[in-house]
Amino acid sequence: MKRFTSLFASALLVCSMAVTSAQAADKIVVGFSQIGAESAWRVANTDSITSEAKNRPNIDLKFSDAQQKQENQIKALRSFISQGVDVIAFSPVVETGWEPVLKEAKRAHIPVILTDRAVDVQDDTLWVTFMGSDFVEEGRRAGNWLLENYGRLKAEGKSSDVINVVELQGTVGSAPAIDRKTGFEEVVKGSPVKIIKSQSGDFTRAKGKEVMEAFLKSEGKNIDVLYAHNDDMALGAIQAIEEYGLKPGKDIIIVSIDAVRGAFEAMVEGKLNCTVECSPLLGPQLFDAVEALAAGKELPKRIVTNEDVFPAETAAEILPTRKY
Ligand code: GYE
Repeated sequence: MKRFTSLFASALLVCSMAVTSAQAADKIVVGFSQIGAESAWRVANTDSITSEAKNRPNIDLKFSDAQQKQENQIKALRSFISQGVDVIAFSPVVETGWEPVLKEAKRAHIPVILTDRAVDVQDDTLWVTFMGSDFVEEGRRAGNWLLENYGRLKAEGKSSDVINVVELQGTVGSAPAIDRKTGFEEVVKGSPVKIIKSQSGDFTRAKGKEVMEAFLKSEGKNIDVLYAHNDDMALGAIQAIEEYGLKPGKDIIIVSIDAVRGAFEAMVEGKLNCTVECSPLLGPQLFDAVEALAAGKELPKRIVTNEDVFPAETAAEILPTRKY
């Protein structure tokens, strides 16, 4: 398809699409830059995007995997610009450092859709819409669940004047790591909950395990709760806790985020106490937005995903219905 000359040159585009049969047969070319494959969430997100693209005969998806590196994402975006794709979509690994390449896309009149993670740029006309979860709210939900349930789960024999939390943060500088920390801290402020250690486990199972080992080494049985910014890190940490000789889900209460299948399995086994949902199934929404753009429609600046909180008591019932 002839590239959109401007985001808002819509009426013209709709007319030309309707009357020109040669163009109507053309596909909408979408360049998508994915972060990598760091977690089960990310794998499900990639699957949602690539399989949805296959379902839509009018979409030609150019998919690029950045293997966790911002520089690779910038290279991919530049390559999409030089190929003259119709729309660029990407999930930015970190929030900052995107101005130059986004300006290049704007100069080339290629609309940019942010999926999953936000960018921190002054000029918000550099992107058309941001679709994904409200990460601050997810952090709040994790904190609220803890405040409401800690007493029931682990108060016996222990003074609840202070609840010692260790925090496994996501990738340094990423929107979900920044926002999930903010949301959690906001709701536990002034409560007995104290974050005694906080470090990045880069959203991976291996790093989650490694950092939890270090937490256990320095804090040991002092740790009451683990708050992990994603399930993969929590699952890695569960292994570390077991190897240390404590019972995850009992000696150490664990709340994490994503609600991937592995988290439900761990909850059924009693090793994880709660997961806050963050849906990776963004493919249909993404291509709806791409098609709306191609049809000259204006998109809302923010498209938020609907999500839930799943305590361990619901795990056995919900597990068979999980799609990721
Ligand atoms: O929570 C984590 C993934 O950006 C919401 O990235 C996403 C996060 C998700 O690696 O598992």
